[in-house]
Amino acid sequence: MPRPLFPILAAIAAAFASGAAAQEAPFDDEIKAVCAEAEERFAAQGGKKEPSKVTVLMYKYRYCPPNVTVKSGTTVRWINVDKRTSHSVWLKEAGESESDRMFNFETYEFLFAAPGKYPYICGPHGIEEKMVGHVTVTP
Ligand SMILES: [Cu+2]
Repeated sequence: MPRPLFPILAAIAAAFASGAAAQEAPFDDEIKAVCAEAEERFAAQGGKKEPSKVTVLMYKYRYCPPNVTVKSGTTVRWINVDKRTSHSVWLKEAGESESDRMFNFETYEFLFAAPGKYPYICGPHGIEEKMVGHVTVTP
């Protein structure tokens, strides 16, 4: 394994290696403020959530909300509400490939068929910006 460039990256790599990534994503006051703004932007742009799906917004390097719990058979729909920054959804630990990079109001959907814990990251911002999320799927 190549020597990490920065201690923080080493710490993150160690956390992933130890399975800490299977835990829920942080949801502190900073992220809550970002998420409140994301909801406002979504509504202001005429965004509508599909009742049959669970919506996660992407905004300012965060997933909103970062943690969702759904029943198996549920589709989660991610929507980017950032104007200029593209994001992706990468269920890396589940062995999925990264989604396309999404721009403003573009979406990605994933059907969670099997119970389990599904940590995911944003391809371009997962490590340095800690843009991470978590889906818990119940039976
Ligand atoms: Cu991102």
